[in-house]
Amino acid sequence: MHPGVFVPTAAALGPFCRDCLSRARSLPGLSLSGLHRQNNPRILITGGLGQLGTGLAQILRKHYGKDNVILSDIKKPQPHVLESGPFVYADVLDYKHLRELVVNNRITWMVHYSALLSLHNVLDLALENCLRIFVPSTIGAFGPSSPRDPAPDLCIQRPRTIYGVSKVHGELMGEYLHHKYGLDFRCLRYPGVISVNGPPGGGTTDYAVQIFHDALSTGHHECYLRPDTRLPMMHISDCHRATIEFMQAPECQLSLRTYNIAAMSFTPEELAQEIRKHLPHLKVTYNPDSVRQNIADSWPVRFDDTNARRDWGWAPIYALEELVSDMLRSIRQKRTNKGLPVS
Ligand code: AKB
Repeated sequence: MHPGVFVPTAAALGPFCRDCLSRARSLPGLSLSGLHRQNNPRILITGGLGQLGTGLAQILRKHYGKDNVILSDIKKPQPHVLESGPFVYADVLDYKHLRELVVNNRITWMVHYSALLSLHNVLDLALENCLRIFVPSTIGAFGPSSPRDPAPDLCIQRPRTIYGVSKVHGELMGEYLHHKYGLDFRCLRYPGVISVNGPPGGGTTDYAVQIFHDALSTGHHECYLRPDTRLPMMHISDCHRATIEFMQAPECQLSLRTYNIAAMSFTPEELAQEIRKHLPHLKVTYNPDSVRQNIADSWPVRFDDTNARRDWGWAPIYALEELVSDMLRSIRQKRTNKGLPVS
């Protein structure tokens, strides 16, 4: 076997079920209804303590019951996360431990929010246990040779970042296992996700989170992108809802396994203008960082998500106005809770 070439393990490739191409149906002891209780899934979220996991778990628990959604990570969760529902330690690089979690907790869906390194483990496990598996991708999966305005689902993808290359790898690996072995693999390309969950990370779209914290603290934001850099963005609630609606969609509705989803595209200057409707004194200066500017200039300006809207009814709720109002309200609340001044 070539090192680094992913070949599903024998266990994963066991006997095949002709009907839904999944193998697990023929695994002893697993009844059809038990396996495909897509109406009452048992869900494991890996990398659950990042920007997206806890919020998604909250919504999924409303749908499927608190104990049917298990958050996992390798970090210690905050007390409020522990109180909100089941949490387990899970190192997704530890295949045996992950398999134990999936089997002992009768998992049928997996939402893989951990880093790439563990992708082959979870794909193997999903194949072995006939899981419906969700892996996020990004606008970063496109490069300068992709059509940028708008970027369609199917086109050239030659990203110039290792982040983008690893995401394209994830898309193609999942789709390969779907076409070859019937794996119920699902992937959404997220735009920049805007939320108050945790401090802004080092991403290329994170200025669009930082600017709100600056607007409500110093009143001055220094942007590392040019004022006219247009990028696709989305409010986290739309991102969560899209992920859940996509996971709930019957397989027969899906003409693709990887979909763009869009809500809005804006520039730093347009975002600043919208915030100034609430905070007229917001000062924004521009000091473009060449690395992140080059990345942004290689990414889509707008996303074409026609297929997601047609196949499984995707439609965003938050536009720029609602996003700005909600972010200012949420950060004001957080600052008040921390006893910080609020402007
Ligand atoms: C980034 O901003 O770099 C990421 C992304 C859009 O994938 N959040």
